[in-house]
Amino acid sequence: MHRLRTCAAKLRPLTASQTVKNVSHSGAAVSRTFQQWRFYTAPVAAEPFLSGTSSNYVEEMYFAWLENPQSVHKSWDVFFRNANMGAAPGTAYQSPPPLGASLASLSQAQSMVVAQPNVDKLVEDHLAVQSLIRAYQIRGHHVAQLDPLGILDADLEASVPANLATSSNGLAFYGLDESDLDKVFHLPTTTFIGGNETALPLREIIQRMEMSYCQHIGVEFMFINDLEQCQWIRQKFETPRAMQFNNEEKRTLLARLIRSTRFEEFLQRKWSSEKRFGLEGCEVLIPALKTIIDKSSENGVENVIMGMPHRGRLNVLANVIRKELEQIFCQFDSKLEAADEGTGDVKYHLGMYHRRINRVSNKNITLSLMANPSHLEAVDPVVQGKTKAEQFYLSDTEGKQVMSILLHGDAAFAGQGIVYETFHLSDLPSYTTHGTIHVVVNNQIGFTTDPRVARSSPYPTDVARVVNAPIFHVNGDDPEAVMYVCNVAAEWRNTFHKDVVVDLVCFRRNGHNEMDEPMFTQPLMYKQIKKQKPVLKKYAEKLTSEGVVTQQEFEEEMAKYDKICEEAYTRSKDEKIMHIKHWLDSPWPGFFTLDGQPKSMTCPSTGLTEDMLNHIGNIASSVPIEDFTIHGGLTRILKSRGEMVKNRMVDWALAEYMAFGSLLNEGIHIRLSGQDVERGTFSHRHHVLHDQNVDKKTCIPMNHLWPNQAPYTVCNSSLSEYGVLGFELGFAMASPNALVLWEAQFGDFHNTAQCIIDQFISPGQAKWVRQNGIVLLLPHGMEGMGPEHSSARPERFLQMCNDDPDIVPKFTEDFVVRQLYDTNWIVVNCSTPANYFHVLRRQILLPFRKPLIIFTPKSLLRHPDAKSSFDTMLPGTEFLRGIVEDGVAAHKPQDVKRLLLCTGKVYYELAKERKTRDLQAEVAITRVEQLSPFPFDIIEQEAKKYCNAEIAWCQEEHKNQGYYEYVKPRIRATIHRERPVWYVGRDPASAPATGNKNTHLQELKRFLDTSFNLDAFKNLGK
Ligand SMILES: Cc1ncc(C[n+]2csc(CCOP(=O)(O)OP(=O)(O)O)c2C)c(N)n1
Ligand SMILES: [Mg+2]
Repeated sequence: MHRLRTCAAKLRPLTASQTVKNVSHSGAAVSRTFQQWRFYTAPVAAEPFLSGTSSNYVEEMYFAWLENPQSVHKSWDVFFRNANMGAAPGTAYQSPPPLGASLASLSQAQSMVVAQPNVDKLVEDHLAVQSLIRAYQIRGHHVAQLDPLGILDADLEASVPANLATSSNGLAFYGLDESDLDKVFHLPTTTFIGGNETALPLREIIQRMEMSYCQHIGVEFMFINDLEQCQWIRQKFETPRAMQFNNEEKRTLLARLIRSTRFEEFLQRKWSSEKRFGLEGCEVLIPALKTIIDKSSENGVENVIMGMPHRGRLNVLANVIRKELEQIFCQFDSKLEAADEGTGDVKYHLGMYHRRINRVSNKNITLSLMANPSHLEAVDPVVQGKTKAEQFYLSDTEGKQVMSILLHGDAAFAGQGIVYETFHLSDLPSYTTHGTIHVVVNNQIGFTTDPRVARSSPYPTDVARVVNAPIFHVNGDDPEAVMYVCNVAAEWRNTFHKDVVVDLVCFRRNGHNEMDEPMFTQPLMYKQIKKQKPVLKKYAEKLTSEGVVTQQEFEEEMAKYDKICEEAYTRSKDEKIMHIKHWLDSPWPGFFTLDGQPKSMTCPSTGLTEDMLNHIGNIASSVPIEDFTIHGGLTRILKSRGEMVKNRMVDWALAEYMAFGSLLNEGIHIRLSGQDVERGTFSHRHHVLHDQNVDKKTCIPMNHLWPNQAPYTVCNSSLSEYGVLGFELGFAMASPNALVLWEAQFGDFHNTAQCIIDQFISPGQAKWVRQNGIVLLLPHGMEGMGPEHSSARPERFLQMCNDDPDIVPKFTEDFVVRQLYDTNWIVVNCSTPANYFHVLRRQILLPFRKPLIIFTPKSLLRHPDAKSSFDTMLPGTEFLRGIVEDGVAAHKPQDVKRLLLCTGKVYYELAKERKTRDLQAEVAITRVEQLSPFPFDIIEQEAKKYCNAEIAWCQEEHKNQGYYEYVKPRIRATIHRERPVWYVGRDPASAPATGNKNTHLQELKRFLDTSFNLDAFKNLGK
């Protein structure tokens, strides 16, 4: 290796100014000859024939020469021997002596290994040919015939790269000309076009390169920096006659195209004025997906999880997932009554789950298509999370059994940032799904927008290059080419377990939907589209002319499928009721009763035994493995944890430990993900210990609690909220028996994941009857840290709660749990560690799943008063939805002048101020810990108890933010609007907090003053 480095260092490529000298603006290069290079004398010595691309080739030659000097051409042998003997850079290459050279210079040249006659021309021409081969591998896709319409260039660039033979100066670019075409050249090891031949005439080389890279498939892969992977791809696309299908395969392909095409035609006939986002123009998508699934199933994949946008979705449901056709058809009947609770979704957003035998592999396979919102690409990370979870539960550590397929539109793939964020999860240890196959329905339009104004990259797929995914562009009107690349994509995923992209270049026969007029905006494109023969017709003609099928067989196959559709249509008319639950993408077998109901409407106590608390506490304050050196500061932290355990107390971090540890013992997998969660942004958690002496040696004490405990996953995530929250949401979908938590670095950062919150978490169950128990930990609190980092925007979450502010529910026996069951999500702001502990445990002990939003504290993590005793965590204890006043005021409630209601950390500021002012008897403070669903019963009880008191809501957030708008009508409804609900807090503001520390403190002082000024609301009226 050292020798190679030395040699390779000498083989430094020329700098840009030293290489191609004149490249005109049109992109055509002015040819340069090897003559120019030969007489070039570099001030800094370098080998003159080396350019950036040829240096790789020379390296390969060098490797081959090292192994066996006979294996390379004599000229190379001479060159490497000279270089290895220490020839100065630029001199190892031997040009023949010029006429009339002096004897002295001749003898000097002869002292080196003497070159063969004509060797220089041979070397030059070979290098030129190797460069030409490489040029095709790198740039062939730019001239591949990818657009079925023949009017657009898939890379948005009409010119031919100057270094391809097809460019006007192609051969001259390399110093070659027509006379070289019949000369035979040795083929480098980096091409497979020769098959069994090691040398070919240049004419044949060019023809084979054109066949491999410039027909209906354009392969983008040369940016991949792994030689083995590049060789693998070259072999797939260059090997002569690689792309061949037998008659059986061709017939299957035709049958699939028939289904795809006739399905859309059937829908069009029956419901001509319904939106369905048809697949016309990309009918080949169905056989493409089926090929990927067949091949993957053959390779051992048992579970495929798919995410896709609107285009062709119904067709995929019908012909790939194999949803019963009548179930699809009845979605077009608007009069069907919904049988399930929830508000449902339009038909082209629904998901599906189906297990069946794959006919090609004869193996069982489960296919699911995830329900998704209209928001394009938002489902991508959700699919990945679900896939990861399925792999995790099957211990499929390499992704051999479970895989994901993501479909994309061309405009969305290029435009939506979440695509990039999802790609960046693809190779991270706790997020990888070991390779996703991406299929782009590249119809070269996005609604009415032309690609030339929709993206700045040549292809819509360029985003995939960041993870070194190969990209196979293919003309959608060549079904066999499509099948071929889909097979290769599936094999790639199976071989390397990395992402790959299939770019189906196609067109959109109709408008954006079936009601839309495309001629307004794309007149010329659509004139061409009108002339375009359907791909089914073209392929059927091809197969009949090849004698693979007869016209009659073809027509019979079509009639057969039409009949299937007609019969299903008739059956669909019998359906009177629509069950959204038939469209579930993630069933949870065993979790509900057979009718999909929770098994009970109760929640057991979330407390733990003293022994359990002690055991977890002791592990949390120790290093449970030998020979492990932790940081001195951490030793102190663990020691103080140990002290707390001895004193039967917990702080925030220890309470979390207790909740997690106990659930692990109950077989519940826990996954905590987010930025810097392992240590905790505020350095309070320390779930992963790092050996101070050994690199990458870590210890997760949480995984050392019990021998048969469930595993604990804690993972620092990439710096993406949208991607990671989506991922965790998907993870939480796979099983109800896991506690999946996503923590924002600061609560306000959740807004870059707003789409996941608005589109999935809040309305998910209503739209798709699918429950989800994800937990969001959102650090929140006004600590004078400025407008950012202060507010997790509770008002936004509360505004999306579905409980009625004006109706006080009946306080039945199961009121508390039923209220949770009826809500779309649970929003809490705990003020004590014990309550945080209970709410985490309740999340799993409930007989159903709801998203849980927790505003978590920052300063309370270390606040001396924010500690809880073991007594509040023992069996029989539970989560307190409200923590009612239990001090002096509670003993003589009729004397209390003011009932202050609040939530979260402001309680500690209020309590301190009350004490300072000695107003414990006059002011009662009750904390609302569960904001939604609202604890009407507790508020009613408190209002009655303090019957002579003014009621005020106190919050540290600005008036138009925080909780006031949410709690006010609910408190008013509870007290029958008999008393006003006064506001104490900061004035309305557009920013969440001031950037000035002093202003912050003044504001705090002002609202504390108002809180305890018992005359503050006098004479203000109701
Ligand atoms: C995030 C988001 N923004 C805008 C839209 C509105 N919209 C729906 S389809 C569409 C065009 C999509 O084009 P493309 O991704 O190429 O898919 P195609 O419809 O061509 O298959 C747009 C802009 C959306 N659904 N989601
Ligand atoms: Mg499009």
